[in-house]
Amino acid sequence: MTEPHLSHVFFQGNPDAIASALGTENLLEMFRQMNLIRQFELRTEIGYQQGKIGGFLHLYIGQEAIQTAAVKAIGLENWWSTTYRCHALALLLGETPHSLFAELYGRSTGNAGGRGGSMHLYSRRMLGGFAIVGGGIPVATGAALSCKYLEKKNEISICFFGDGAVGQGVFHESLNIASLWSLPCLYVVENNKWSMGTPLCRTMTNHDLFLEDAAKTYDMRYLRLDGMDILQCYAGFKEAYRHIINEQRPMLIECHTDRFRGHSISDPALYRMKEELKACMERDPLLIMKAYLVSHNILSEEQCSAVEKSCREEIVAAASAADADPWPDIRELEEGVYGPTLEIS
Ligand SMILES: Cc1ncc(C[n+]2csc(CCOP(=O)(O)OP(=O)(O)O)c2C)c(N)n1
Repeated sequence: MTEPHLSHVFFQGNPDAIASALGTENLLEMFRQMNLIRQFELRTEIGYQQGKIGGFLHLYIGQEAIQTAAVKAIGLENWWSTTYRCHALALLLGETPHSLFAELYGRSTGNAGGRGGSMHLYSRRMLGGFAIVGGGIPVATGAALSCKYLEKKNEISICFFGDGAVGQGVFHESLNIASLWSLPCLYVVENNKWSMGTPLCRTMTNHDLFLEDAAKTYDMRYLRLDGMDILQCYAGFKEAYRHIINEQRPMLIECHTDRFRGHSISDPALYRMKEELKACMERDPLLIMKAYLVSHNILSEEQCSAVEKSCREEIVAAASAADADPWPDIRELEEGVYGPTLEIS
């Protein structure tokens, strides 16, 4: 099937001005974070093939620039939520690779005590990992309402979801109420053009302009970002944060991106043309950032490779440590679960 076409009129800042506002330390941190996420995801594929991970596994490979830029631009001390493709956000919000691997491996030391697995990661400021498509949108809207109600004027709620969620009533109801009540909520559509094996043109009417029109309908500002370019994403999220805080209004961002793997690990993505996927992968966000850093003498090729190597080593060590962790105790099976108590001996 051919890739759905989308226009490429993006919000555009001057890359050198964006990089200089960020400063070398932040640029290096973001490059490392993207590499850490990539290595984490690559390692989970191995863990799955080894039978160490049960249940679903959805990878963020190809989309790393978006959440890395958003967390850097907006800051941890806000309310964050995302979909089942949630490993990256948990890492960015400070969860350790060890606790996330332990969760994926079902160990008691895991991020959710080994009970949630890949789709249900949390953090102090991360409301989920939502497995229900669109499930995070009203929750994030509620978090924005709490910011307003408690008069936390520097806090906002940020909600990531896929293009497959925007045909749902909950998307429209949430944007409508957020606009009516002037809630500080940032809705971020990570438009990777596919909902499982269904292309965008079969899920979204007038898909090129649908989200821009939705923002107009709900009277909120809209930005379209190149989700493969971390500098442009950073500038877009910074602008969104400024707007939401200053105006106390919700906002909608659409990031055009690509997932380089199937929908989940069990999807070989045979519905995509090899040549088109290859063309997408030429715009790998890690390669785009690396090219910028090298061409501006911020890092050499060798230093970039050293970052990748050190991230790989950190991830391999975390995965091995998690693999040696204890399983949850059977006597705790019912903790945190609603329902009648079972007798377990
Ligand atoms: C309400 C609901 N309907 C259907 C599903 C099954 N489902 C899981 S992921 C998915 C596709 C979602 O695609 P998209 O929102 O574009 O996000 P992406 O996976 O591309 O990041 C579907 C239909 C679900 N989890 N929840």
